[in-house]
Amino acid sequence: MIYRFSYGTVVETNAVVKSIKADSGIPGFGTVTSDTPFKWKYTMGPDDIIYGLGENMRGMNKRGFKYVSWCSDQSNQNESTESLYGAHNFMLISGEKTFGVFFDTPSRITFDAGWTVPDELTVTGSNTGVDFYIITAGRQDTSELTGIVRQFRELIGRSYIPPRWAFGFQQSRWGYRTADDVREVVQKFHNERIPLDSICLDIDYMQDYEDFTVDETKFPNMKQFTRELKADGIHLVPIIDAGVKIKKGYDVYEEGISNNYFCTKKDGTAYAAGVWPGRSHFPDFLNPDVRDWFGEKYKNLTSLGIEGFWNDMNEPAMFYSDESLAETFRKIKTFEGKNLDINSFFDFTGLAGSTFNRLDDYQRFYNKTQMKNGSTVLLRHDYVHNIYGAHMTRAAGEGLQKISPHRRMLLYSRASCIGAHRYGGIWTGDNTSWWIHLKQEIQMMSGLNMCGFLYSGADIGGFGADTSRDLVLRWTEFGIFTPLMRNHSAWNTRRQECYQYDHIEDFRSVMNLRYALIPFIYSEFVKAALTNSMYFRPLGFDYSSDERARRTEDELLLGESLLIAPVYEQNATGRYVYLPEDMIQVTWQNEKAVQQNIAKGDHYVNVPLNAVVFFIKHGHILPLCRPALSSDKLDTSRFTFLGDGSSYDLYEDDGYTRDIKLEGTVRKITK
Ligand code: MIG
Repeated sequence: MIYRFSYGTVVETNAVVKSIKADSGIPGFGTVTSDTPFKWKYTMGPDDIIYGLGENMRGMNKRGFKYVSWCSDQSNQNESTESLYGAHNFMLISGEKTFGVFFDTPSRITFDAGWTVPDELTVTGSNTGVDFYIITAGRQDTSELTGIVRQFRELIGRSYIPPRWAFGFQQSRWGYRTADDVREVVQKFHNERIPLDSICLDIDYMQDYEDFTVDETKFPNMKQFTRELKADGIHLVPIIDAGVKIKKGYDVYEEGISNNYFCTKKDGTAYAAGVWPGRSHFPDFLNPDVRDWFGEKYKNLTSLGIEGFWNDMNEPAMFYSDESLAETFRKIKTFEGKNLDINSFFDFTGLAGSTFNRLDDYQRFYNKTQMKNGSTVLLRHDYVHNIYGAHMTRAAGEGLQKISPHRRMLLYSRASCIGAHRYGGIWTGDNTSWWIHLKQEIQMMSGLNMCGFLYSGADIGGFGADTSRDLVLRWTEFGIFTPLMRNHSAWNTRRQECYQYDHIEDFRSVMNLRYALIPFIYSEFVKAALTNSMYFRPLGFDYSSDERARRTEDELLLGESLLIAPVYEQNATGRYVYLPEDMIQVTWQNEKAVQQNIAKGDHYVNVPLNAVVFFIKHGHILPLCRPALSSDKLDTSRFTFLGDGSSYDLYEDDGYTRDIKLEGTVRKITK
C-alpha cells in the first residue's frame, strides 16, 4: 500500500509518475510534528535497521548518523560527510514495523537516524513543502523489503536502461588530451588483449571548456575518429558540464542570453559564477524550453558518431560567484598591514576556502523557473537546489530520445535526485584511492538500487590521490559486478590503467570474467529494471529473519542467484564470509573457475590477490560466454555453465532497441 500526505506548499519535482490520492492522518507510522518546516518523527525499535538514502556515506544500515540531502560537489569524502552529489530521499525501516518512506521535495532535507537521540528517527524539511509517502508491503510479497521497493519503484517509474555496450569496460582519465592519447590507450588494451568498450573524454577535448564543442587541434576530424574507433568496438564518451562559458560569439552562450535561458539574479540578469572556463552561466533546466534547447545541443556530438555522455558539475558546482569574488577582494585588503592574531589569521586564510570556493553560494543564486503546470513561477535556487542536476539529466535524456528515437544512448550524471533515474545512470563522483572508499562503494550500491539508480558504479581504482596495483586489482574484482564499470582518475594522480602494472595477466583474467558475465549481467539488469526489482540487495532483504544476515554489511546479493563478498582490505589474502544458506563457491583465477560446495554459516575464505570469489545459490546456473575484446564481439550462442541448476532465463535483445519488454525476449538456456 502507498499512502501520500501533503504538507506545506509542494513544488513539482518530477520524481513520481503515478498520482496517489492524498490521505489524511498517518496509520501508525510515526508522527508529523510540524508542517512548515516539515518534521516527521519515528521511534525505532532496538533492532530496527534503516536502509536506503541512495548515494550517501557509511554503511548499508544508515542508523546512528545524520545525512543531509543537498547535492554537493564533494571530492573530500569521509565519514563525517553528510551530503554527496545526490538527493535520494527514500528510506526503509526494517524491524518491529517494516515500511518505506519517501520525502518528495526539491529543497534541503535532513535525516537524523538516531544521531541526536539514539532511538529517534527524525526527518526535517526546509523551505518548500513535502509530499510524504508511506509504503507498506502487499500480502503477496514474499520479501517485505523487496515488495516495498517494488512498489516505490513503480511509483517513481522505470529505471534507465543503457545500450548493451555500456556494460563493457570503460577506461577514463582526466588527462587524455588528444586523439593520439586515446589511440595509445586503445592500442595498449588491444596489445595486451584486455577487453574494452569505451574511452571517456574529460574536459580537455572541448574548445576552451565550451560545452558541445571539440578542439580541432587536439581531435582533428572527430567524425572520422569515432568511425575508426567503432571499427574496433570502441565508443567515445565525452563529458558535458552544466556551466556555459560566457563568451561573445559562442552559440550556446548567445542563444542562452537572447532567449533568457540562464538562471537569473533577483534583478533579472543572468547569474555568473566561475567554473572551468572561467565565468559561466547556468541553464535554467527547470524550464522545459531550456531543456528542449539544451537537449538538442547534444546533436553537435551525436552527429559526429558519439553515442554516450557523462554530465558533470551539475549540482551545480562552482568556484566563485561575481559577488563572492568581489567581496573577497574587498575583505582581503582589510587584513593588509594588520597584526594577524589567532582570530584574524584564520579569518584571513579561511578566505580562500570559504569565500572563493563557495559551493553554497546559493543565497545569491536566484532561479527563474517554470514549473510543470506551465505557469511561470520564480523560485529561489535553494528552494529547488536538489532537482537542478536531475533536470540537466532530464534535458539530456529527453534530447537524446528525440535525436535517437530508436537506439538507446549512454548517459550518466554526477548530481541526481530521484526522478533522474528514468533518464540516466550515475557514477558516485570523486572518491579517493583509499581502501576505505572501496568498502564505501560496495556499501552504496544497494541503496542506489532501492532509489531506482540501477546503472551506477564508482571510479574504479579511486579518482583522487595515487593508487596502488593491489587496490586497482581488488577494486576491479568488485567492479566487474557493477553495471557501470569504469576506471577513472584525476589528472595529477598516478596513472591507473591496468596495463601500467606488472603481471597484466591478473587483470586480463578478471576483465575476461566480466566479459564472460556480460550476457548474464545485462539480462539480470534489464529484468530488474522491467520488474522494479533490485540488481544488488543487502542480505537482509532475502533473509530478513536471519539476524546474522541482516547485520552483514559487506556482502551483496546480485540478481536471482549470486552472492558477492569482495575483498576491500590491503594485503588481505582472504576474508570472512557469512552465507545465509548452503551455496556453491566459485573461485575464478587465471581464467578458470573452480567450484566447491560450501555450507551455510561463517567461513574464512581464501581470496588470492588475483582471484575473484563469489557464490551461487543451489538450483541455479550461471551462464558464461567466451570473453572477447569488446562486447559486440561476444558470442551468445554458446555458454558454459557454473552452478548445479538446469536452466537460466536469458533476456536478450539487439542491445540498442528502445522498445524493451520481457515477452518474446527471454530465452531458456539449458545445460
Ligand atoms: O572538479 O572534469 O567528478 O570525474 O574528472 C573536477 C574534471 C571536475 C569532476 C568529476 C571528475 C572529472 C573532473 N570533474
